[in-house]
Amino acid sequence: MSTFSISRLLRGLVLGVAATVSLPALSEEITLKYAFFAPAGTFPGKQMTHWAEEVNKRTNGKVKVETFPGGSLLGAREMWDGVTMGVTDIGLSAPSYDPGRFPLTSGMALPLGFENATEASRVLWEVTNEFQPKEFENFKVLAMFTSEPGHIQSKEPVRNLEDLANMRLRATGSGVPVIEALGGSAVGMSMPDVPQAVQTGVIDGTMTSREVLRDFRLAENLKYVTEYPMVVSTFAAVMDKKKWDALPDDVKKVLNELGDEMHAWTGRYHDEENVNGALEWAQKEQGLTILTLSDEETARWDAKMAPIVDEWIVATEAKGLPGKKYIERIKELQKQ
Ligand code: 3IO
Repeated sequence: MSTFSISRLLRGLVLGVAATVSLPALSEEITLKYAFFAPAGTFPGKQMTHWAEEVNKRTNGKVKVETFPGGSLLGAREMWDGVTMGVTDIGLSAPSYDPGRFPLTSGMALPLGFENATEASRVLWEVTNEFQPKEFENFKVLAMFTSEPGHIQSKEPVRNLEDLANMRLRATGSGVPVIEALGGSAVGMSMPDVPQAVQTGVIDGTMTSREVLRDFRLAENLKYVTEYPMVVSTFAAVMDKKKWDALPDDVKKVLNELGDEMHAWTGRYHDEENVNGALEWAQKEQGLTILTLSDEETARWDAKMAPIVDEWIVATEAKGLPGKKYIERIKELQKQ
């Protein structure tokens, strides 16, 4: 063996020992399971993949994230308990599906006039950090974002309240009172169940963000969108609090930094590429028609929506929660 290779060997040994001794945290690889109830190609799924890749990059490969999209590990409603029971380390689901479980956060899914997902996602992240709602007390919230405001997407055209009367429209839990206020008949279900419900005629349409026309192929059956933005859906990616507490500080730092970025990353992708791309595709390839309401009709719809926020405040305050302050703060943040 030449002196050269011996010195190389020694250097390798010294470096190897130094690395293991001085940086014990780095030697320990961490794998986190991350479950989501809908396909990877939908915008919350893209958000999950982006998060997983960034975590791996920013921890220099120390943290690996194994993703389970499409409900392969847990469905929408099982997600929260699945995280608590350790079926998954991280779970992404929609608080809007279950306003009873997320009473304060359900205030974000009221008709508050959000312009887009970028704005609503920023506001959601800020109010959650400020109010620290009790409903998340057993969780570490890793990321939050919203969809754009939902629109009615239907088999038959909806041009006025009369068209809507008794139409069976799917909505999230938070969307139910909105559809009912307009005189529609609301059916609550999670997004992956919608395509089949449309095909079998269980529902006549859905009130959801418009990218679902393409991402769930709904434009094959739903040929009309009514241009009246209603309520956003909220999403949260959570981890069990005790599991979070056990993570090394350097990993926590990376996840916290990334958490602060995810609302803007997801909002931009959803608003600029996802929704717009879907609308263009649906109009070009599926004969989608976008209907606008007359000013008079818009005013009628606005009037039906008006009491919803105040009713929510009264009901939420009655539960001992700061509903009034929560809405006031949302309105302040919307202006910024
Ligand atoms: C949603 C859930 C999974 C995948 C794509 C999605 N786009 C909007 C939602 C949330 C939802 O169910 C709704 O009606 O806003």
